[in-house]
Amino acid sequence: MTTPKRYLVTSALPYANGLKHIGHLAGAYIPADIYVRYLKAQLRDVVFVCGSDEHGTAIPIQAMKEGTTAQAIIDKYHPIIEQNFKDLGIHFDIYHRTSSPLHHETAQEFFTVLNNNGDLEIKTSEQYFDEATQTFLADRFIKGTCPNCSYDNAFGDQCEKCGKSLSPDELINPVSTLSGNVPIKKETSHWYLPLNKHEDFLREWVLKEHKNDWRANVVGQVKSWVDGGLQPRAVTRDLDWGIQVPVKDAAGKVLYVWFDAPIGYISATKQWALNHGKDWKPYWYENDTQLVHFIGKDNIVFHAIIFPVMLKLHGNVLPANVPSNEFMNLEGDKMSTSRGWSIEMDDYINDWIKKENGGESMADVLRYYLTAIAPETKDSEFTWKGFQDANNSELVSVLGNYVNRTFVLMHKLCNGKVPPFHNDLIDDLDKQLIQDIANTKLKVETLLEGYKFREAQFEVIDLARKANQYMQKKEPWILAKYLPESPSNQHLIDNALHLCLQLTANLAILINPFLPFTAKKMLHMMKVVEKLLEWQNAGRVDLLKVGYSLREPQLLFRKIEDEEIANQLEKLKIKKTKVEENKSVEIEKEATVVLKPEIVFDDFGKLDLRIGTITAAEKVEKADKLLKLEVDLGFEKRTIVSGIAMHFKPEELVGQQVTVVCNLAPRKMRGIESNGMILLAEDKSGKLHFLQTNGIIDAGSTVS
Ligand code: B3M
Ligand code: ZN
Repeated sequence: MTTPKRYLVTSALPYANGLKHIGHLAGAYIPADIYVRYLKAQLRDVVFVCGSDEHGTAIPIQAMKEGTTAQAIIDKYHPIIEQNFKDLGIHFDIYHRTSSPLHHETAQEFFTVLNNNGDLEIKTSEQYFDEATQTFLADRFIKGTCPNCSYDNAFGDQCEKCGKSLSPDELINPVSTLSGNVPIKKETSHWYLPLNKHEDFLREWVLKEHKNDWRANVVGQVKSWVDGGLQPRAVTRDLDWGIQVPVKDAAGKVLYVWFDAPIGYISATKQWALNHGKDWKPYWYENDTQLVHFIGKDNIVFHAIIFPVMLKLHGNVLPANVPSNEFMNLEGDKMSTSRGWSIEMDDYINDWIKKENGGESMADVLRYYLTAIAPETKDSEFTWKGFQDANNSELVSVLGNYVNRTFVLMHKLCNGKVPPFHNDLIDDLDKQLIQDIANTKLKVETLLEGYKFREAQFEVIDLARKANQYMQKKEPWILAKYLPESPSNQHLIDNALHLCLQLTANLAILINPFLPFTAKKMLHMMKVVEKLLEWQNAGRVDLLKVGYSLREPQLLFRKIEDEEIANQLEKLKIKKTKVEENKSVEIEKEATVVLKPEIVFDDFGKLDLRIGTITAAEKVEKADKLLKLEVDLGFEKRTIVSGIAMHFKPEELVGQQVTVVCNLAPRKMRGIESNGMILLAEDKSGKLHFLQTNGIIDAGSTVS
């Protein structure tokens, strides 16, 4: 295979709707980062892009939960997630945003090209509609029972329990996520990507061409979709959050999030090119580009079927590979932030990295363990005990211990300098070790180019294991004991430590893609510059110059105590309990609707309800909750004191129409006489809303 001229590597764009957990990290980010660090060490031309996915129903739903706007949600989570990745050593060349104008333009241009070429179809169909909120219910705006696993909270786009992708029509007993109401059906028109027309292409390209070089889980999923018969797929939605459909008379329609998000890889590349004075086009248009998408299992269909069809129609390169992992479970259960069973990147960073001096090495510990248990071919499981074992018995005892012993002995027996190698004394053990170094380089390289990160990392640690055995057999500390009687022992000591040091330099190069913070520490100890980490240096045993003095050793890793692990397990349990408690409070709130005692019609008839317009509003001094309102009822003006100061700013209220109870006996509050009461609706979160009259009813109109 010829080496590609350039690489464009992508990691799935996380939704900026909340913190991301370590299962996400293990799936699409760590393997991509390892791959890119390796390619960069090979001095290849590579751009690594990622960013926030800021559209789709996931964002406004989170906004509802947090009682804020969609814009506020993305502005809150985008920087946190970006920083989390940095703290864990995931080094993107750009971390972009799909809310950026450049992305909006890019996605619209893409749509326009397909639409103008006649590659999209317009179809009218009946879709679920929520009358209360006047919203079409696509994707996560609709919930119901999953037809596949009977989970009763499946979304209209996917069941979070079994992972099956769904359409709203497949849900059993659908309800609106927005209002909880049962939706009606209403006609609407949308643009569709006719995937059915591209089945032959997909069969040829994935099922034949990439049958053997793509992972079996990816090829398998594509096969089952194509065998099941592909359907035209809507690429637009009736929503007010997203990218406008760039067609006249398409007001209120936006691009489907899964249409715009992968185009985010292209707009991110454009922004990167702008930032660095480069040309982005070759990365997306030249066939000698190797495009690689790293994703999680539930994104396979989008990256191996839909986006490639879009790329083909638009005239871009197709992905060379779409490495996707299976799921990583946590302590015996599926990882899920919403169920409280997860370890957020942010939590890990706070608990392990920020708390201690030199805590970056704890980022490497997580990277190491997640790679060691990467679910490359089947689901795997994160356990805190496994994390502790991987650290204590592999990183501390094998890699850390080896490097430390080498440095300590070199300072003690060779004056802190790289000793010479006496060729006349070379023996089979030395030869074997030199061979092992060269072999490991080749193995790691082949494994990484084949996206086998778990095995590749294993090989590096295995080299450190062999190095420990070598040192154990050479026993330079024993040789040193007999130096007075046998001065030629110094040559044997020199040889052993010379090779051990050269091997340490090799370990730094080989471990760098996996554990970049550790590689940096090793460079510091060896007093060498980053250039040493270039991949071409691996396999050589002349990397450290004879006579060069090296620094004192620093421990690369520290032991993790049982108590720390117990604390984490406890924390996980507490988190789950808290989330469950919150949920049951919510359910209780929903379930215990206690109605007031029955009244007769005459009781109701006593109320005089009328529409009024708020003409002035101001705060009541020394009363946090009260606002003084002037309300125009048409026939007269009233002063009403209302306890809504925590919910609305006075200026938001002026001009609003409200329903007023007019015949309520006057009441004095903070010295102001209040003549009536205004009616507002309170939602589950306790937030108040106006009952919409759209300002079209005359003041003074009665309500009955
Ligand atoms: N944001 C879905 C997810 O986080 C989605 C990925 C987009 S990749 C273009 O699973
Ligand atoms: Zn399901």
